[in-house]
Amino acid sequence: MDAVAISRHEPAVTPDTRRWNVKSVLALYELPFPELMYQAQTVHRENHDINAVQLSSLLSIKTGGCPEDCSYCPQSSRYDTPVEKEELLPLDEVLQAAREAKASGAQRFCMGAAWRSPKAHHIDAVAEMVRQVKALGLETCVTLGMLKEGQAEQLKAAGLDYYNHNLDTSPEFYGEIISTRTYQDRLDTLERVRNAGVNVCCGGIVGLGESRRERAGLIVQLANMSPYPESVPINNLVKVEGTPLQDTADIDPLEFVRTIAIARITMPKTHVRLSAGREAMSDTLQTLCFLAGANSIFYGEKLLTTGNPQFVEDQKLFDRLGLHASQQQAPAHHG
Ligand code: SAM
Ligand code: DTB
Ligand code: SF4
Repeated sequence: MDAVAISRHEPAVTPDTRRWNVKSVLALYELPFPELMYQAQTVHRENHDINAVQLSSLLSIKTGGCPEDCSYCPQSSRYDTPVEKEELLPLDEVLQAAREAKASGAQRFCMGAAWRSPKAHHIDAVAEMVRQVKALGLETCVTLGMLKEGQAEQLKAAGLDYYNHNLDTSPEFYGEIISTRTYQDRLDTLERVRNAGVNVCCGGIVGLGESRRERAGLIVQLANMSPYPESVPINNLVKVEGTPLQDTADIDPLEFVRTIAIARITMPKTHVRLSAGREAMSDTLQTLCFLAGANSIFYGEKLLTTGNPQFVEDQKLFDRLGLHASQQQAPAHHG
């Protein structure tokens, strides 16, 4: 079984053997930890500079008041959380934040909006932000909710490099978490992004109360996309007061590391991003995630509305580990 698992990073001849299924991903979860880490590190080394980490900074350009009911999210208007509703930020504030992110060493600037789906005038405004952030010499990413026909093309024309839209969890568990948009809605948006020639950033959240089988189900969905996403954020739930998931039990940290390792094995060339939840992690746990094949982080003192490690803390950790920021490359699709 081990040999089968490790051979999956090379495209196989027939589509059937190339696809992952819950059984084959669960088999990875069930490997002894040292064996799993060895496989993940082998794949990582074959496909990446193992000492390099890609740095993305986040800015919430439109905070709160979202009509969706994602039960982890402090920005949903359905829950009484510390987040207040705000309007779309003006362009100059966005550019100021982008300049600061670049000065701190970020390579990519990701702008997030708490919309179900953007309206035409929203896309016009965000396209201008993308154009000007790109002109600063940063890679650009946005996450704006569900896209309609033509919107991804408009963003692409403005210079958008990545669109983030997560599947969040497995199709089976999804209905426990969100009722206001379907799994298929998400797949449709991802297809629009892919067809417009924009790189796909798509991952999920663990620690929602899902089972291991459901975590495997998420990985199967991501890894079987053809091609799989260029960036895969793995978020650990940030429990925000007032959300339905505020009292969810923590996931075993080693199960989180296993999930990173399995994302690495099943999607060899992707950037696996150690995403939300780092503030609550020890340096040692983050180190295990890097050893398991994570090679990207959200870099900056805030995620969208919640905290993230201070720049100086990340710089200290990178120095202790001998890690460096990866070279910025012109984004290219892998096969
Ligand atoms: N509103 C847009 C959407 O949902 O498509 C874009 C922004 S939304 C906040 C982006 C992603 O952040 C979600 O899909 C989810 O994976 C992640 N996220 C949101 N709240 C989180 C939390 N409390 N903990 C961990 N991840 C979270
Ligand atoms: C992703 O997968 N995680 C980021 C980004 N994509 C947009 C968002 C994390 C949000 C955590 C909760 C908050 O700060 O509001
Ligand atoms: Fe809205 Fe996105 Fe939060 Fe869901 S995750 S409630 S769509 S901002």
